[in-house]
Amino acid sequence: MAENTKYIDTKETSPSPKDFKSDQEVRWCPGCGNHAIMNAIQKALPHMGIPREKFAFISGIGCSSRFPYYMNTYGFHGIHGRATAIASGTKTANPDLSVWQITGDGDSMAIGGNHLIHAVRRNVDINIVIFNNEIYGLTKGQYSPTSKLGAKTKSSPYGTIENPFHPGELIIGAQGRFFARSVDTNMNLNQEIFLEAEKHKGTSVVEIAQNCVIYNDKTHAEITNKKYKEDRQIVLRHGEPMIFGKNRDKGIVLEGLKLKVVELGKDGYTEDDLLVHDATLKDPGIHLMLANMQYPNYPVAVGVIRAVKDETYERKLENQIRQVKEQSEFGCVDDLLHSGNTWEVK
Ligand SMILES: Cc1ncc(C[n+]2csc(CCOP(=O)(O)OP(=O)(O)O)c2C)c(N)n1
Ligand code: SF4
Repeated sequence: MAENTKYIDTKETSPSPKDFKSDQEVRWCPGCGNHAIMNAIQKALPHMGIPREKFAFISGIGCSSRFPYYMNTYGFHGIHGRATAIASGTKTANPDLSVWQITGDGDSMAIGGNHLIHAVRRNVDINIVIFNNEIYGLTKGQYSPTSKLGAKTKSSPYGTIENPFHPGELIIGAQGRFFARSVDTNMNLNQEIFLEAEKHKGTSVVEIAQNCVIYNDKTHAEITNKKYKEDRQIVLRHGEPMIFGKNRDKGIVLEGLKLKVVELGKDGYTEDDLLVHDATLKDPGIHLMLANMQYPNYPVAVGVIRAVKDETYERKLENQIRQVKEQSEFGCVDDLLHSGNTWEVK
């Protein structure tokens, strides 16, 4: 990487959102949620204190995976489902890069599901942003692993008969240390989350509910519609009580082994009874429950749900290589070749 530093000019040492936009024509449909997510990322990047040439955006295949073309950073448009493998390798070989994987629900959880869970388990220090439109957009509307049960699509004309994956459940179940959720139009929260994801050392997974206006319009409307969103989403912030609602009059308590929605001022509940969000709890129990909250029984949790510190894969790998080198009886490859039984072929 030291090689690249000679190309930095002073403007690039303190970039602005505009500096992160490439000169490529953005070919997403007008109104697609991808535009807002990209804007939020471009706005958040200058606040990370990382020079532009230290960012790498890696993707697989899908509408969302066209993302690296639109970024004026290093990037790699990979093959379907393999973005996680490419991102893991990029980070492991270049630990000083800030690596971002941009992926769809199909790309990451269908064909790429295996790679995704193992990167999360290993805790490679990459940031994975899942654009969840509950459909395959690029291939014109087949159902995906996150499509709702019963969803009628081009490949499920009578409705799906499969239970969908909930990304939070999958990621936390795979030993994920960082999981956050948001919706495409919430620019401010998204910027906050991207900054937290970058600060977190280890795999950060951010699920963003994204609207595909063409093949799955309004699939998230139940929770994103302006009329109801405050009553149907709860913004979780570390250290703050779990309170929500247009009138800030509802909250979450733990009753027995279950979360429960309560109304403040009713049945004797006050703000003091509410759970206070602790994103750093090692035990995944409560985080799993929060990530699994579904409308209409619960509000859907957005914000950073889980952020637990742990050693990263690449740090462990570096340590292991150093230790093995220190203890090795071989100083160079020649020593190795001339060790043990050797024969000369004449
Ligand atoms: C090996 C392989 N299988 C299938 C495809 C076809 N294909 C391209 S994109 C895609 C799904 C994309 O859906 P998603 O990841 O949800 O992204 P979106 O387009 O919705 O952003 C599929 C199945 C392919 N390109 N390569
Ligand atoms: S098909 Fe859907 S996901 Fe793809 S660019 Fe258009 S609106 Fe976006």
